[in-house]
Amino acid sequence: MKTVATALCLGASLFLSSLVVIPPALAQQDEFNAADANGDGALSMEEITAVAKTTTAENYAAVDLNGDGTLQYDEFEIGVEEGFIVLD
Ligand SMILES: [Ca+2]
Ligand SMILES: [Ca+2]
Repeated sequence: MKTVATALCLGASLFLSSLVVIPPALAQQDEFNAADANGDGALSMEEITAVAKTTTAENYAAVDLNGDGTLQYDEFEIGVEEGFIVLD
């Protein structure tokens, strides 16, 4: 019975420690929300360069996959993962 309790305790602590580690996608969601200064759910060139100074107009355009002139979250995520956007 003690073994079961130990296993449960170990399981619980593993579960808790997994909660503490923020998945990269969630961390990027936080970055995105922080960068979205006007809260419209998309990042303008101005908002992007405020958090990623090295972003060029070319990189911005390359990441703007639907060509609407702003970066939605999925575009931002891809941009960061592909190295077009390097957060400061
Ligand atoms: Ca915005
Ligand atoms: Ca877009």
